[in-house]
Amino acid sequence: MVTSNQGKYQEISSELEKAGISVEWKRMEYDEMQGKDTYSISLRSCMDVGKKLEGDFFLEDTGLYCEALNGFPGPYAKYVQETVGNAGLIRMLQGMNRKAKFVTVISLRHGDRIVQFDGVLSGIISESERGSNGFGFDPIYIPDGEDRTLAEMSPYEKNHISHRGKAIRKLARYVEENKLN
Ligand code: ITT
Repeated sequence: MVTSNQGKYQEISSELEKAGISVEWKRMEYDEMQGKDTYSISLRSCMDVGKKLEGDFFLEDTGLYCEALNGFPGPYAKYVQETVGNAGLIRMLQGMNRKAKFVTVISLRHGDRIVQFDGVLSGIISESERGSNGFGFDPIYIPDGEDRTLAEMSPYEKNHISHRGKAIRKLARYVEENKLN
């Protein structure tokens, strides 16, 4: 798996190991193209990284889409984390509809093919930061049907319901069905 983000790698490796699939971390930062949707950004990153790496690999792109902000930050989620952070996003949504969804798209290159697997989690942005597990927006994200933020859940509970957990289980099924392990 190619990623610069340790939190992502931990979630993904624990889920794949549960399915009996071993995974190796290629810690690498890569440029992401600008664009509106997570599917095309993930695909383009996979094609670009594929020019530099031999063999099969996968990467994933995750976006956070806030309804009241017409989808912002979407694919610019990392930029928002690095600039205004969680407190800034809470402020931006003051007095507004707080609905937001996470979208993860995994792109797997094997042989001369690229295959994509997705996962979505719907919820709201909380009014304060809560919890210390996870990473990124987890302390301000409350999934639908929950009172707790993702950062107040165990890694197991988060993976069970999350955008990334859903996408990774689709990848695991594909790996098994196609005997890629
Ligand atoms: P890559 O090297 O894999 O691209 P990244 O951290 O740049 O790592 P993304 O662009 O996909 O990853 O993520 C955008 C931002 O969203 C980034 O700041 C993450 O910390 C945050 N994020 C991604 N998945 C998250 C999750 O499950 N919970 C909370 N925040 C998340």
